[in-house]
Amino acid sequence: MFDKILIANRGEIALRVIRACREMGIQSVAVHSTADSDAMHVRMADESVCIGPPTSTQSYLSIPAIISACEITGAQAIHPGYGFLSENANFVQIVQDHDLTFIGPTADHIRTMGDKITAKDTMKALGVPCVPGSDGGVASLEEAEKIGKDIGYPVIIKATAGGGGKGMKVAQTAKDMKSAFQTARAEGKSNFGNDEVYIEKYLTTPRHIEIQVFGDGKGKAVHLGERDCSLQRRHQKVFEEAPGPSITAEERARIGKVCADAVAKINYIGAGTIEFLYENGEFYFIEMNTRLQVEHPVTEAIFRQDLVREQIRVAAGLPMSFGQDDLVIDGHAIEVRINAEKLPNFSPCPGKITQFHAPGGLGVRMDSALYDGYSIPPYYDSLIGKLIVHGRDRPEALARLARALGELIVDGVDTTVPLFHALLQEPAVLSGDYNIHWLEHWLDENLQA
Ligand code: MV4
Repeated sequence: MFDKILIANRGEIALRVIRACREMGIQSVAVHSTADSDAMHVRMADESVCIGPPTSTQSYLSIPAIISACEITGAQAIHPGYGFLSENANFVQIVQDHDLTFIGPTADHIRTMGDKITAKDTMKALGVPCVPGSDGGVASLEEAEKIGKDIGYPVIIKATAGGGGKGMKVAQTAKDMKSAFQTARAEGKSNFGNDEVYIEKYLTTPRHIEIQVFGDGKGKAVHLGERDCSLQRRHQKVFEEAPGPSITAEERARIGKVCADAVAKINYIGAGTIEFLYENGEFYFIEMNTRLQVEHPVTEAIFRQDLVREQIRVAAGLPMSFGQDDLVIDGHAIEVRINAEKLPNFSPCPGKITQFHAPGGLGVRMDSALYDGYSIPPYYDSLIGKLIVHGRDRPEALARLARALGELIVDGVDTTVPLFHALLQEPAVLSGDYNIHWLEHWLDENLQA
């Protein structure tokens, strides 16, 4: 096992990793920008290294600075958290070239899943059900029009390098194909330097269901059920739950096994998430994320497992501490993302926290790097905390969420907390009857002035 791990991240996820290290008797090294000298992750780690100025590209994304921090402190492994360098195959290669261990998948797996066409080809070959569409990339408008005719409209054109909704265009009818195809290509080129696109049947009212998988890198893998992350705004998740309110035990076992078998077959190591659109009782693969996700705590809650501890174990070459038969769902968990943002436009709201009080009690977990008097810097994303509640069933989790939100105090900046109080009054949220478009429609009707 490692003696010392460097955490190449900040905020609540850095704390999450430091906590796992401490429980495992591993020393932790925080890295930070000059804007984060007073950040909680720096205080909580055993050691810290300043790696550069506020701008992410010069600090949290600076590969030389992070490798140097490992060399200075003698850290043997790097946990990337989420975002930043967590899905950068080039970084993984450099880490290995310095005889350090990347706590996460191989550079190859990250590269494969980072290219959406290659990811889909790979998953299809492994028996994972995919959205019907083009067989690989589509190079010309003529070809695109033929595919549109074959699979029927509406279709969606996606950049293979896309992400976060960029480089994605819907063509409702054949008349829209030309501009959708050209716009998706142009966005792929300008955002990612890659104009390759592919085409899928456009699903109009799906849910976003993602399966958590975990592999040992040696041909063994399990699934930890699904999360329903359909409540999103502009491709940012705001409310996530597990299990999915629309998924039966039979469906979970079936799609879960397909996913676990697929990642076992490629010797996948560590945590991964296989994203699906779910409509009319069918799962359609869209993407795979090769990192620990923001919303992992809802899965940890219902399975009573520590996914970060498990990531560290397999990265050190140890076996996984659980098998599929050990993974039995206990109750229901919900996470809400607390962002420092001003409603109704969700504009970032950095500033000084004059008072912070985290809720507690049975079934409540608050992952946050806030403290009284902390100043949220303006340079990074606006996530300032995650409130995760766990109950014996969904109604209990919802009641606990309302109770915990009532206890939470974040003074000094605007937050998304009022949104959650309002959502907990909505019949669709209370019944779990929502899809990927529900929140945007609700916001249009209820919040926008
Ligand atoms: C789709 C889709 C409908 N049909 N693909 C959005 C981001 C990217 N990860 C995939 N996305 C979508 N792909 C087909 N064939 C609808 C979306 C989509 C979406 C997906 C998940 C959660 C929220 C979403 C919001 C808008 C569009």
